[in-house]
Amino acid sequence: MKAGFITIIGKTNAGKSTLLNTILQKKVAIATSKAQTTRNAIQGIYNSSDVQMIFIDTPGLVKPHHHLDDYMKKEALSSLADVEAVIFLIDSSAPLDYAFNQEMKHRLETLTVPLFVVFNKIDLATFQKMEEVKKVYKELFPKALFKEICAKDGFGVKDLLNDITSILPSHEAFYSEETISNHPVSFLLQELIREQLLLNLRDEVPHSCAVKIVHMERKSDSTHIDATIFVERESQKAIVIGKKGSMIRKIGTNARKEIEEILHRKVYLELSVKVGDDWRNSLRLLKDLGYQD
Ligand SMILES: Nc1nc2c(ncn2[C@@H]2O[C@H](COP(=O)(O)OP(=O)(O)OP(=O)(O)O)[C@@H](O)[C@H]2O)c(=O)[nH]1
Ligand SMILES: [Mg+2]
Repeated sequence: MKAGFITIIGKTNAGKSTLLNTILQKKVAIATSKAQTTRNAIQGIYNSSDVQMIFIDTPGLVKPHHHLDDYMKKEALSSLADVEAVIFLIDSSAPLDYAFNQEMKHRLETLTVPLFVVFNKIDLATFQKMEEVKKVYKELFPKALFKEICAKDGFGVKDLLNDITSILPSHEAFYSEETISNHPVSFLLQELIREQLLLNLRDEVPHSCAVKIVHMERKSDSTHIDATIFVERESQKAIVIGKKGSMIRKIGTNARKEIEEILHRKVYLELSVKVGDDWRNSLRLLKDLGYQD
């Protein structure tokens, strides 16, 4: 038996959470086209007959503006310690970011474990762009292993898993076979509500939102969930609620359908909106919302 931890690190929107879900063939992390979708490190556990791979999806690396961003950056960078391999995931179709790549070179060149530089979204990049991107990263990371994938449709992912398996040490499984994530199911449910906020609200509003499940009760034929959406200001509360409650209804209906699919049962979802003054800078509220150690 082989087993080990592999972290997935990279810029926001590179496709890290999409890759995690594709590997597991299950949704354990939310993924949207909005920047800064993921806020916590999320372990997803892949099992086969002879290997257990624990992948760590991390928040995309961005310049910190709030205490929340500090937490996210710390979550991402601390995931580089105590792993057997690192995947540096790149959106091959995005413009090259010289400063970011230099920072990553600086952070990753001291790694003592194998580094996989993985070019994602190859479906979106032209041949010419791929050649340019590959040349740049091969110069930056001469000792890395290089892979090309499309996390969205799974192209190249099996091949990547085989290569990772080959470098993992012999070890007993770390988790039982039924475990798919290190987070409780309530975390995923909160995230599914937050995903709807990201999909339906614009600009800074979804980034100013946090979700907390305040009550969950399993009845014989259904599950009742009360969740609070925290915003930073009164004006955002009005946007989240929408005209005559239309926005919050849409978010609630979509999230409920997603949650029903995960729980395989009927769900009643009650959403309320609260102002948590400048919560992204409040250490107390961050802790309460699960964004502090
Ligand atoms: N065309 C294409 N789109 C992809 C691919 N992989 C991911 N995406 C899309 O890229 C967007 C970002 O994906 P995420 O998985 O949320 O990216 P992330 O790296 O987790 O982003 P953060 O959590 O913000 O750091 C989503 O709209 C995905 O559907 C791919 O291989 N091809
Ligand atoms: Mg993500």
